[in-house]
Parts: sequence; structure tokens; C-alpha cells
Amino acid sequence: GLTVPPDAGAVSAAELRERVGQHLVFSIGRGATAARLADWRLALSYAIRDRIVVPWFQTAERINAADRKRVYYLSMEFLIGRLLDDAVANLGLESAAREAMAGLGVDYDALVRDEPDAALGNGGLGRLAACFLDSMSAVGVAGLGYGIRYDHGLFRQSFEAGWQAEEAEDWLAQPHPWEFERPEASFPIGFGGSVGPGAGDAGAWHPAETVIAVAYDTPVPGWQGRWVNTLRLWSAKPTREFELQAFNRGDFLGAATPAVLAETISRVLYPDDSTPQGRELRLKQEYFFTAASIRDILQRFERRHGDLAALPDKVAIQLNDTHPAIAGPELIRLLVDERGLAFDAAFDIARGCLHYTNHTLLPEALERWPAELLGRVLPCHLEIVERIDARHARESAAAGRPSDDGTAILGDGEVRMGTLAFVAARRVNGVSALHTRLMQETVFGGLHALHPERIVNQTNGVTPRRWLHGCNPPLRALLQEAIGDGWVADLDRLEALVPLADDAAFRERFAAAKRANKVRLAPWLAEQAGIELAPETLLDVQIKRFHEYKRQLLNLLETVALWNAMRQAPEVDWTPRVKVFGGKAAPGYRMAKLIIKLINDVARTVNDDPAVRGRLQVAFPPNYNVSMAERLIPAADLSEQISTAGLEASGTGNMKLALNGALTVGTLDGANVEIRDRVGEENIFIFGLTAEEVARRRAEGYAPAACIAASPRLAEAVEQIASGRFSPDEPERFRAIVEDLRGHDRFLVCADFEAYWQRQRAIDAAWRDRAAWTRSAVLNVARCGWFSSDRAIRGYAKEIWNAETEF
Ligand code: 26M
Repeated sequence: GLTVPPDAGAVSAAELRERVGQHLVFSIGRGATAARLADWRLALSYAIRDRIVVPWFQTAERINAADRKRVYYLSMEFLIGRLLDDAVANLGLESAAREAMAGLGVDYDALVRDEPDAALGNGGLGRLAACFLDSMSAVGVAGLGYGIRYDHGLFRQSFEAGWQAEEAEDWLAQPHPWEFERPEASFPIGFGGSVGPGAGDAGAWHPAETVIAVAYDTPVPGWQGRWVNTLRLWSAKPTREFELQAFNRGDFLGAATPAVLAETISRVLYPDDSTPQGRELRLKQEYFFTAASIRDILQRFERRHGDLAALPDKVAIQLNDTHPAIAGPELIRLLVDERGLAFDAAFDIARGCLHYTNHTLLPEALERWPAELLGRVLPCHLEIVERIDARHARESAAAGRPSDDGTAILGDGEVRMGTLAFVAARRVNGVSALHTRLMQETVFGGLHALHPERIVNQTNGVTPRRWLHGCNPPLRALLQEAIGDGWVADLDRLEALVPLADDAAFRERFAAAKRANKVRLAPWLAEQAGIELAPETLLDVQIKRFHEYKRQLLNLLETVALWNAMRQAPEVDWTPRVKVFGGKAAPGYRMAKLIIKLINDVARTVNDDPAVRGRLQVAFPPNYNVSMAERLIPAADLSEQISTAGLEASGTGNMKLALNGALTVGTLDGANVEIRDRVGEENIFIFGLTAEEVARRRAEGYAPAACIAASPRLAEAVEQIASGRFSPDEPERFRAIVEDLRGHDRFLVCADFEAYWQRQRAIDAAWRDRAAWTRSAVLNVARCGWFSSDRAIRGYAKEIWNAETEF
């Protein structure tokens, strides 16, 4: 048994203050008079971390004692954000921490804001992984996240004359207090070389190059610190012998070269979130972290169990998109070449453990690797892929399907990673009901016909700890008074608010909480974007990565049309609005970057125009990230979720905003459909073509020119952009946007424009009846409890992993 040190459990403010002082001196090496804010932050972080370590050990002991099935979440990305305040809240130490720091003369809020975001992800997929880690600890799943410890996370965005510029992010420039380096947990990972006849029937692999994967563990405390899982991130290090040989020859530069090359693998996060570039280094990253994780998983299993056939009973592996899809071939390789199993037995074991989540149907976003590249970097794995493909073809033929049904893994000289992941997985899931249905009907249609039980739905969710409790103190306080705090671990309890939507006094207090959040946001927005936000103004936000399918351009065209309408009819009592845009574009995505420039040019024109002063403003604060989302979401009144129907797999920002009392203007896409089903048609502003209508319009040969001709408002806005109204110094600047809108309009911006405009005017009118608006907002909060990632994790545990939950 474990002897619990005397300091485990609750801690008083006085004790915590003492511990912070100790850490400041003995861990940071600085005295109180010389300490900077960062020193105090590190000292408090260490003091908080100390509270997590014992429950962490205890969780491991419970899992081992019960021999619980383990769940491994493999993800190239974990978009975590700040950790300190989250850990403090999970441990219930908010007042102790505040009081302790106040006693030391340090502002707790400033200290929390000093922490850099851990931005090891691009957007939705990476943030989902972070929410799932939190929820696996909250509900007590024996879960472990595996990923890459990038030296540099997602780039910092700035605007240079309105153009996006990227700067390297450097989150490890300061000590990172939350991780433990585990030099003993390391594996050599090979690349290249050749495959010869050897052990097993797949042949033994002789890599040309070897890199060491070293583990760094971060504890992930759940709600109330009852359960603590681990996030294990791999960092690439050179092998020792290699260096030493060159060093001994006196070749000091040569001794450093392999080190630099090896460390390149975990150097930087790829900043694309939907268009894989097919780069060799990316493939090496994928294999590097997947291979290290699979070996770690197998080693942990074998330390406790003898029979590899039992692996699927004790291990579930979730692949977050296809990025770790090489897990299938790697696991088979280890079982065949290093454990001596036959290929078919190894394949069955691997397929018993593996599960794959798809996050997109966009054809250009589906990962494919040239077979030549895969064969060069991972020769043994290419052979195994060929054998998996052959077995899949046999199963397909046995089921009477034609051999040319488009479900082959290898084709056109490429390896289709989605197909590989599907074939090697026991369950494949989509992330919203609509997305899952479209998977079955479109991209995975042939595979679905062959394996009709394999594709299941698990609608995404968000953690209520960060996305309500943490980010929205005024609403948290109101909820505490109205319904207690049981909702934090059981978000369905928000339903108790439903009757309060009809209580005028409650609505007043709810509106006051929203107002307080806007007042809190205003000085920041003024500083970041030069905007004056009055609390009566409708705050309209579109915050997400920039992509054409997400249609920031639709929002912008409506902004221009609204500006025109306000100038043309100044006598009208317009509903005042502030439109906020936030998001990054992939550095190589020219169209998205041009749209960013257009928004900034329109913002300057509109914000400088006295004719619309106090009525319309456009704000684009740079460097949207998790921490910025935490500021904006609680203050927002209107949530823009306006993707072309059928293209946004789920969305999760839509859930965060609705949960914080913003009303949604959105298409019937992704999880918007399920949000509507829950909040009710009358409490959401739906518009536009459905996924089926989009498909039909495209099949009929959609031509945007007719839509533009039919809408004078749209025609005027497009013409202004075309003629340089927003770029007088370079009238042709937005030619590519205008040509695309008039010629192709792949994402049907013009087709949806009028419906969107009309919906926005209905929103203007709705805002004026503040009691009705607030009633809708309350009902959004009350009925969005289902979108908790706790519900999603329970769904995965029951329907996919066959794993228990402790709470
Ligand atoms: C691939 C190759 C090379 C470099 C980067 C990538 C890559 C990285 C991230 C590709 C896709 C990536 O993310 C896609 C993503 O974030 N999808 C979103 O997933 C969310 C969670 O399920 C959904 O809510 C969003 O609708 C979906 O767009």
C-alpha cells in the first residue's frame, strides 16, 4: 500500500502560501523581493502540482489493482491552453490560491494570465483531444493521451498592414512546471533502411537511421482531484553512440549534425488544419509518436499479462483522425516480427484494439501518402500495408463485392490513410449525427456496405470545467445560487434552469451576468482592436480557423451590405452591432490569408466612417487562441456557425458559445443540427441550404452569377470589393476573391447570401425584445448540457471502448 504523505488532501491558504514561498526560494532560486510575476507563477504552479502527485499515484494503483481496461488516445495535437487555473479549480483551491497570493502581495488573476498557452494543436481536432483528456479524468476512465512534445506550438499571428504574419511560438522558453521528464521511458525509433528475410513472416527491418523517443508526462487532474490520468508527450533525441563516434574523430560539427536532424522531428507543429502537404518530415512525426506509443502500450500490457490474444480485452486505442493510422501496421509488425505471431492472428488482435475517429469529409483533407515515400521512410510498413490490403480484398470478394468498388487501400500510387484506418479498426466514428450519416453515404459508402456495423456516431462535446465554470465567473456564480454546483460534473442538471427562463427576476440576473462579461471584455477589445464595446451592443462573433468552407467571407459580405444599408438609410433605428472575427489561416493558404486582409481592410473603412459610428464596428483581434476564446465566448451574444452544409464535421465552438448563452445563427451543418434539436427551432436562427440541397445544386451545375444578379445588396458589396472601395491603394488586391465568387463559388456563399441577410435582420429585430432574447439565451444554456464532453466520453467508453467509468 501507499503511505499518503501528511500534506495530501485539502490545504489551507496559509499552508499554500508557505509552500509557494518555499518553492520560490528552493525550486526557482529567487527571493520574494526579486521575484517577477513569472517566478510567482512558477512557484504557485509547483505548489499546486504537489497536490496532484499523490492522487496521481493513487489513480495508477486503483487501475492496476482492478486490472482495468486502458484507453489510449493517440493524437498529433493537444490544444490545451493554460493549465494553472484549470488545475486550481479542479482541486477546489480557488479561494486558497487567491488568498495565499494576496497575502504575498501578488494579483492572482494577473499571475494566471502570465502563463503561456500550450498550443500544441491547430483547432477543433486538437481542442477536442484536450477536452477528452479532461473528461476521461472527470468520469474516471483509465485513459492516457499520447502525442508529441513540440518545441514550438502553433505560430503566433500578427497583422502587418492587415496581412497575417507568422512568428515562431516559443512556449518552452520559460520552464514548463507541469511536466515530468521520464528519461527511462524511451524507445529507439527507426526510419528507412531495408527489409530482409528474418524472424516472422513479414521479414525483419533494418532501419538506416534511429531516433530516441523520450517521454514527458503531465498529470491530468479530474474534477475534485478524484482521478488523475496522464498525458504522455514524446520528444525526439539523438542516439548517443552516433554522436560519440564523430566526436572522438574530432569532427565536432559532424557530431552535432545527427543531433540536429533527430531533434527536428519534434521541433514544430505543422500549422495546416485541413490540407495535408505530404511532407516527409510530417510522415516521420506521425510514425515517431505512434511507434513510441504502441511500444509503450505493449510493454505495459506485457508486464502484467502473458497472452497477447487478451490484448483487445485490456487495451483500446483511439486514433484521432488518420494521423496515427500507421499504428495498425506498427502493431502488426511488432506482433509478427518481434513476437512471432502469424500475420492473420496479429491482424485480428490489432483490429480488436484499434478505433478511428474521422473529422472531415473534405476530399483534399483526407490524408494520402505516395507509396514511394512511405516505402522509402517505412519499407517494412509498406509491405504490411500491402498485406492488409490483400486481406481486405479477400474479405471484400468473399462478401461478393466487386474488386473495383474504390475501397482499396493502395491505388494511384498512393496509400489512402482513411481506408487503412477504417480497415484496421473495430469501430470508426463520426463526430455528429449528420457527419456520421454522410460518412456512411459518401466517402466511406463502399466500406460501410462491407462492414455495416463499423461506423458509429459519437457527437463531440466540450468540457464544462474550462468552457463554463472556468471562463464565465459571473454565470457560474448565478448558477451556484440558482441550482447549486452539481452541473460541473453532471451538465444535464442545467435543465433545472428551464423554468427559470420564464422568471423575469432570474432573466434580469442572467442578462446582468452577460453584461458583466461584456464590461470585462471592453477594455481588452479597445486595446486589441481599437473598438468601443457598449454593453447594449449586440456582440456578434465568428471565431475559428480560416477556411473557405467556414465562410468568414459570407459574414464579411453581410457586413459590407449592412454598412451600405446603414449609410443609405441613416434615419432608421439600426440595431447596434460589434462584429468580432478571430482565427488563423494556414501560412500557405493564400485565399484564406487574402480573406483576412479583406476583413482588416473592411474593418478600417467601417470603423473610420462617422456615418455608422456607434452602430457598426468590426474587430479582428490578432492571435486567436484558447485563452482568447475564454475571454470572448462568455461575452458573446451571437455565435456565427455558417459553414456550407455538409462540410463542418461537427464544430465545437458552436457548443461553447450556446452553453454560455449566445444564440446561434447557423446552417444545418455538423452539430448545429443537434443544437437546434435540443434548444428548439424558436431559440436558434437557422438559414440556408441543407446538405442535400447543396449536393443537388452542385449536381445541377451551380452558377453564382445568377444569385449575385438576383440580389442587389450582394451585387453592390461584390462590386465595391472589386473596384477597390476597401483597398484604394491597390484596387486589384481582392481580384482572386471576386473572381472566385463570380465564377466558381465552391462553397455556395452567393447561394446562401440572401437567406443569411434576412436571418440577420430578424436577429436585429429579436435583439430589441430583450426579455425574449434573454429567455432564449437561458434556454440555450439550460438545454445544452448534453454537449458536455463527459457525455461524449461515456458514449465512447460504452459503445466503442468497452471500458468502465469510475464515476
Ligand atoms: C494534416 C496533415 C498535415 C498537417 C496537418 C493536418 C491536419 C491537422 C489538423 C489536418 C486536420 C486537422 O484538423 C481537422 C479538424 O480540426 N477538424 C475539426 O475537428 C473538430 C473536432 O471533431 C470538428 O468539430 C470540426 O468540425 C472539424 O473541422
